[in-house]
Amino acid sequence: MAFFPKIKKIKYEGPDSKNPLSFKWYNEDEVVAGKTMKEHLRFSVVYWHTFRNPLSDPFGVGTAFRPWDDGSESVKNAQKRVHAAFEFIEKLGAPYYAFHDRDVAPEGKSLAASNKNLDAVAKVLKAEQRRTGIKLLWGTACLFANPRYMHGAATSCNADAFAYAAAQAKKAIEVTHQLGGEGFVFWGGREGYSTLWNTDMKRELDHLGAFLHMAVEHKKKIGFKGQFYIEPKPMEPTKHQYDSDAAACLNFLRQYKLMGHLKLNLETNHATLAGHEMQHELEVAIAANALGSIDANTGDPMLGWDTDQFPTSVYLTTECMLGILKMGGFKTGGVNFDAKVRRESYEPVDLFHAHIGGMDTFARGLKIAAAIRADGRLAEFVRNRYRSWDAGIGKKIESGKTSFKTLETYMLKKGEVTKNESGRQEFLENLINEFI
Ligand code: XLS
Ligand code: NI
Ligand code: NI
Repeated sequence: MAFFPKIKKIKYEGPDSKNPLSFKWYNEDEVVAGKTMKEHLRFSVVYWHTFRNPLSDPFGVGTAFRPWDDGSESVKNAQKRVHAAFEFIEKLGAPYYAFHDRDVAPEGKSLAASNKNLDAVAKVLKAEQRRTGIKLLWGTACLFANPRYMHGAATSCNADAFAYAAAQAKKAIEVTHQLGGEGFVFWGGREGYSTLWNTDMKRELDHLGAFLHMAVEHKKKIGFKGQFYIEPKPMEPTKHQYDSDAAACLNFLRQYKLMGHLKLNLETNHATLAGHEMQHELEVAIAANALGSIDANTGDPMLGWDTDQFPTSVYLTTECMLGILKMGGFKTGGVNFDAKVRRESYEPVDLFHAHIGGMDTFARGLKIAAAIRADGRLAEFVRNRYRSWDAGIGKKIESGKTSFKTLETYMLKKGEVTKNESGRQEFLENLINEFI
């Protein structure tokens, strides 16, 4: 059965093509810096936005027109939706997808019923994965939508909510494992607070630490080899989320001795909300050897919320790919489009336009980043900027052979700091633009 009857497999036609349903830059088999684009980018389609988002906003109901979906919360509808999803992903040519448990299957009247629903849909997911070769980049548990999680899940004041969340995460990890998922994400959801007047922050953080340790323990128990990730976001829906930004997540992981067990899944619009550039978040994660995957999207600078738009800025994707190439490429992670079409873009074909645009923009970013690296001038500039640390006093300091006393002696003898050199910001910005 064809759910997108008018759309054929999206092909690479090159930058001169005027066909909107073709790739202008993403040529999956083209080799860039030693790997194919497909291997570098590991594109992933998200189930929640692409197949479940009704495109509502705080001022109006959903507008999405999805003719394959009868709008019911039945298992049958959920199973049918899987076929539409896989036809879409297959026609698009993305190798991966990602989901929350409750995106793919409806919540039942009890935990047992929900688990049963999930199993029933997972069976169809598995069959479709086999048929198409599309793989699961990561799974996750929706621990924020149901009213039981109104105060949070792992950080709820209600211990029963914590227990329910643990049971739900357990099942979601198991299903992810059965589907050969390459990772599992913990995004804070409602793990944060709306007011400190009613919050015991220390206790909530301790609970979150305990929750993740139990997840790690269960992962080992069932032999799940996928990567665990934590996804930073500073606010929304709470006013303060505990997993605020990359640095806060790393601090949390270190404090609770979880560093070896989780890497970061960084989302562009979350970086923006945290008052950082994505480039900043990437650098923080890479420096800690903790970058795992990215949720590729972008915000609207005129709107202060998580608008989850598809990335269209080549400048942004160049920054992302410079970071990814610098860390040696994705291992288990990928470019996961945690992005949705606008409320006005309500037709099925808009889903194609959105993803094609995101994929082409990332393909360009990859090629530009690879060219900047091959050129070498940028890296050479940075290397040279720190040359005072390669020999003499700098080398001594770096190797831990100095003290305040010996540095005082050094400076008393030398008298003044060697003349500083320009940071050449504008020169470097022009250099980057040479490649864009
Ligand atoms: C929400 C998050 C969410 C996670 C998965 O803002 O981005 O979609 O990626 O739970
Ligand atoms: Ni996300
Ligand atoms: Ni988000």
